[in-house]
Amino acid sequence: MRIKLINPNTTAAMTRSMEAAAVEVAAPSTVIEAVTARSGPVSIEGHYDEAISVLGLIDEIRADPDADAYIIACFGDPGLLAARELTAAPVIGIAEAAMHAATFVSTSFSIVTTLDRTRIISEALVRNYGMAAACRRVRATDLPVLDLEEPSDMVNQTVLAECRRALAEDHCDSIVLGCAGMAGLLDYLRPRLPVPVIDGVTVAVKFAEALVGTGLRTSKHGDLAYPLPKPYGGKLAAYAPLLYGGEERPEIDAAR
Ligand code: 2AL
Repeated sequence: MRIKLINPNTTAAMTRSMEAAAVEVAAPSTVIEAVTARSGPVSIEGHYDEAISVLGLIDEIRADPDADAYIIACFGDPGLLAARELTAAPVIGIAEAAMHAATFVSTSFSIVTTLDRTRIISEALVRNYGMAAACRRVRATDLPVLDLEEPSDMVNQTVLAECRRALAEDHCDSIVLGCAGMAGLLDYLRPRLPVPVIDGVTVAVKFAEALVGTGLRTSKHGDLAYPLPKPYGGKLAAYAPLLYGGEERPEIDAAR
């Protein structure tokens, strides 16, 4: 199966580190195709970054409508439901995947994320995903996303210290890493923490394999049906839902 791992920010180095983490856990027969959004913010650290990043994400899905599953590799899960409208293949957001994984291996988790201003985005996701009872707290390290791309003792120790504070103060029994760029920290953190440490990129790969392997696809009945065809105005005319992967291709999904 072919899983398209989309980094919705435009930093290719970050895509490469997520790709390495994804390939490490993928089944031998799974092909991970990691791509970087061609337009959008270099990092997603707020509501505006997130809103604008969705177009670059959608470009990648429309450019490749035949993947078996898609992963949105940013912890805000930007454009998750829009992406699910666009394709019948499963689309997995790493935040949703990580929170679900946490509840399979623990009864409570805290999220350790990047800048303090992104905390509210994670808190909203916790509520939307029905995870409020399990999520003890969302904690920020105040590390900018792109600092995670420069492996350093400072970055490692800052994230580790926040995870330790979570265990001591929140009484959680697992840790969810709140940024796609933290996938590379798993090997450092896991031996140093006495609880499961969950990274969304790697669990999203395994959930994607599970959904594809069991023949589960996104429902096209109800609100995840393909977007209603209609013209869009102005500079966003090319995003009109009449165009699917660059042209009308309802047969792609009808044939599956
Ligand atoms: C992220 C992420 O995963 N990628 C990105 O650019 N921003 N999330 C975050 N909480 O900072």
